[in-house]
Order: sequence, then structure tokens, then C-alpha cells
Amino acid sequence: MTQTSVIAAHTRAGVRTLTLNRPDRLNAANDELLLALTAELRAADADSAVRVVVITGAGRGFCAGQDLGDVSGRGMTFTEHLNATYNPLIRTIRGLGKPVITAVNGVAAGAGASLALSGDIRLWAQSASLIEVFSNIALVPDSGSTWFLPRLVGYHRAFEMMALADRVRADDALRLGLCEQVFPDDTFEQAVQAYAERLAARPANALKLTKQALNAAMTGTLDEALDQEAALQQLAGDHWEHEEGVTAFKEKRPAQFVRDVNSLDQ
Ligand code: LHQ
Repeated sequence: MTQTSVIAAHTRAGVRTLTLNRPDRLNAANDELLLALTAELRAADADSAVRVVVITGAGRGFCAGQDLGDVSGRGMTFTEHLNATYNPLIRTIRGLGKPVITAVNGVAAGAGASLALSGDIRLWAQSASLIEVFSNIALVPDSGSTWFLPRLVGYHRAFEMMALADRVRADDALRLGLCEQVFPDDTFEQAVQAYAERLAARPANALKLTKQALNAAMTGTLDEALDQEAALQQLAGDHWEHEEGVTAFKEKRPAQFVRDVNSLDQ
């Protein structure tokens, strides 16, 4: 377990869990938290013992967005602040070569909602909720919300959520596609760990390339996606994981994609 004042972190069974740790502020983000989280994510990407990253929150909140009582970013313009803190964080999550699970344990508001949406897999506790709260303080959605949300719910519902700042609860979030699974509050942590371990047993190289292909396809044409798939399939097909998958199929046994927890790159 490592611990900065704002992020608690531990690795178990190939799963690196990063916990936003400002519970008395519902894990509202200050610059220290944003920079520390980004640094932890980059370190996890470089650590071959880590196969999956989980981002969650301590206490009853996931992340209440920008800490409105912390003016540390205010020596900068809003644009400079976003470019120095939130945007590198979201880009790091989307570019990470490993699956990122956002484990939304409680309220996710403002940039915290964007963070909740930015994971490759979004797991929610039953009492979690999401609020595109920006318009309450007369700001525009940032940290990727304008990109993520309309792709999930369509333009009109996204605009309604952003304009009215209504709270979306877990059952509606599941129905709308804002999360993949909802788990009971009292077993949330264990359920997230079990889900993450299941993901960690999948072929890491293939998932890395799949994430790359899907990310590119989200903004490209079908022609570009077909070209990209053909190129990435070569990388996947040349990797030992592919041979293991095919051999396991022929031998009628489960594939073993974790060779050595300390080395993903062999
Ligand atoms: C907070 C916060 C918070 C500080 C709860 N800050 N203390 C990017 C770049 C540059 C500038 C601006 O913005 C951005 C992006 C953004 O994220 S803008 C959006 C900023 N976030 C908000 O406006 C959310 C403000 N919070 C709320 O609306 C509510 O707290 C929510 C709906 C999240 C939760 O409501 P409740 O469950 O009723 O909790 P609460 O309001 O009682 O909050 C608990 C404590 O947490 C409380 O402190 P206290 O000392 O009274 O117990 C709050 O003041 C504190 N807190 N959010 N963002």
C-alpha cells in the first residue's frame, strides 16, 4: 500500500486500485489530487505487474468535481488550468495500455462525472449517482463530458442532463448505458475486485490493442477502422497469447493468459 495525502493505492492480484482520498470533500479535486492521480496512472502503465487499474473514491462520494474552495488553479486561466490538470488526466486514462475501471462508489459530479465516464469499464454501487452539475455554477461541461455523454445517450438527452443538472441514479445509469454493472453497496469493493481480477486474467496484449482500435474507431470512418483492425490484428496474431488461445481451444482447456505476473511483455 502506498499513500500520498490525496491518493491511496494498492496492488492485489494484478489489480492496481487508486482511491481518491479527500472523503470530507466528497473527493473534490484539487491540483494535488489531479497531478497525483495522473502520475499514479502513468506508473501503473509502466509496471508490468499491473494488468488492470481501478479508480474509486474513499467515503460516500466518488468525486464532486473541482474543489470549489481550493483556488490553487486560479493563478491560471480556466483554459490553462484544464490543460495543466484535468485534460492530461483524461488523456492518460483513455491512452493507458491497460483497462481502466472507474468504480463509482458514490456521487460523481462535474469533472467527477467526466472522470466516472472516462473508464473503459464503469462499475457503480447501487447508491452512486452522476450529476452534470456544471450549469449550476454557470460553467460548460469539461474534462470530456461533451465527448463521452452524447456518444452514450445521444445529443438531446446529454443536453437535458447538462442544462438541468438533474441527478442520475444507478438504475437509470445502467439503462442509459452510463455504466456496465451495478453492485450492492455493502459488497461493492469485493465485487469490483472480483470483476477486475476476471479482466486481469484476459489476454493483456490483445486488450491493449483492442482499446487502441476502439479509441481510434470512435472518431474515424469505417474505412479507417478496417485498416486499423488489419494492422493491429497482425500485432495480436504475432503475440504468444494468440497461440495460447488457439492451443487451449484445441486442447479443450481454459487458456492461460497470465504467464508471469511480473512480465506482461514476454
Ligand atoms: C465540496 C464540493 C466541491 C468543495 C462537495 N468543492 N467542497 C474545472 C476547472 C476549473 C474550474 C471549475 O471547474 C472545473 C470542473 C468542475 O468540476 S465544475 C463543478 C464543480 N463541482 C460542483 O459544483 C459540485 C458541488 N457539490 C455539490 O453540488 C454537492 O456537494 C453534491 C451534489 C456533489 C453532493 O451533495 P450532498 O450529498 O448533499 O453533499 P454536500 O453538498 O453536503 O457535500 C458534503 C461536503 O463536501 C460539504 O462540506 P461540509 O463541510 O459542509 O460537510 C461540501 O461543501 C463538500 N463539497 N462538493 N466541489
